[in-house]
Amino acid sequence: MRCFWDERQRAHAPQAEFFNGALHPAAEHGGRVESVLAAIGPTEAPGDHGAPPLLRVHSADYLEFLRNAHGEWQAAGREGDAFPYTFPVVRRRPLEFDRIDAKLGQYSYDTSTPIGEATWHAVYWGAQTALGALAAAQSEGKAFAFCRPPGHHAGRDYCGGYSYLNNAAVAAEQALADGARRVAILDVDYHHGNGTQDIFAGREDVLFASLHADPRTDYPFFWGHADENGGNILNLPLPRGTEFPAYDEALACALEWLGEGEPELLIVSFGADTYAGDPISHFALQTADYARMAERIATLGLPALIVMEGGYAVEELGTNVAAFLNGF
Ligand code: OKP
Ligand code: ZN
Repeated sequence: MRCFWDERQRAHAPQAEFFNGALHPAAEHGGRVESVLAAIGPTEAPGDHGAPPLLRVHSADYLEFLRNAHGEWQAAGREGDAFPYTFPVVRRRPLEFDRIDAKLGQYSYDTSTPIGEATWHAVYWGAQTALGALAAAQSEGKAFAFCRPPGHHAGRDYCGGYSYLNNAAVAAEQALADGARRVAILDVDYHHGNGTQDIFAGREDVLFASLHADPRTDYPFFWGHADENGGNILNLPLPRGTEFPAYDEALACALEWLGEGEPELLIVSFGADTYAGDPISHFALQTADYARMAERIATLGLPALIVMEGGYAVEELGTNVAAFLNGF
């Protein structure tokens, strides 16, 4: 399978993330890159499709914010990565601010998603990587976009969950613009893809199915519950400790549901953080399970774009990704 990767994605190098009352070393770090590249073999760099495909998903003011945030942070006299600390939970509305701290809260929902000097540059090329791989999937039936950092938590105008641009959503909108009548997104990352769900909820031309840890116990808490299901959304939350047999059963349900909608393209938001050894997650999949998972997904018989999301057991990450790709 052709694999796409852009070296410029390395430049995003968050130092820390804040949770449980303390700063911790960032789980989404550059070591993930070495692990995956060593396992998947040669990669191709994408071309530059420019900003229009990003603007089909994200608002212009959000993209402007992402581009400028770290510069404004520095201009305010701050050091290191930019972090928000106040969030407009009660009434989120389009107020216009000059102060960077207000903007950071306006355009994000957590403290896991620091913006560094090179973040914009890196995530821009991450989205281009998804677009490059999409073109290969359209012409050859399948392709892998090694996007890093992940994207499925990013909404139209917010970042969160290590995600800044929603790579899977950008690819889905591009596929529709290229003429696909309906696109299916299957999200198999450990965490619910809240950004993708928010972007596409209520749409006729995009189906979103997600298997993930029950948000009662796991991040992102406020999305991904089964009572959000209806129309084009199917959430299948699973308990901590889930092993492959139960996972596979839920996967079969998701695929059946997606197939009924007769999509023309499948986009898989693939996270390897369902792995038993993942340091921030609590499912119990084994390396060999990724091949079985991919084989089952491939039975849908659709052209498929696989987009990288999470996976933080750095040592085994590459092997798990390669197992999935080979299974396909
Ligand atoms: C991104 B992706 C750690 C706190 C978790 C953010 C998790 C983001 C996951 N206990 N904070 O879906 O892999
Ligand atoms: Zn995840």
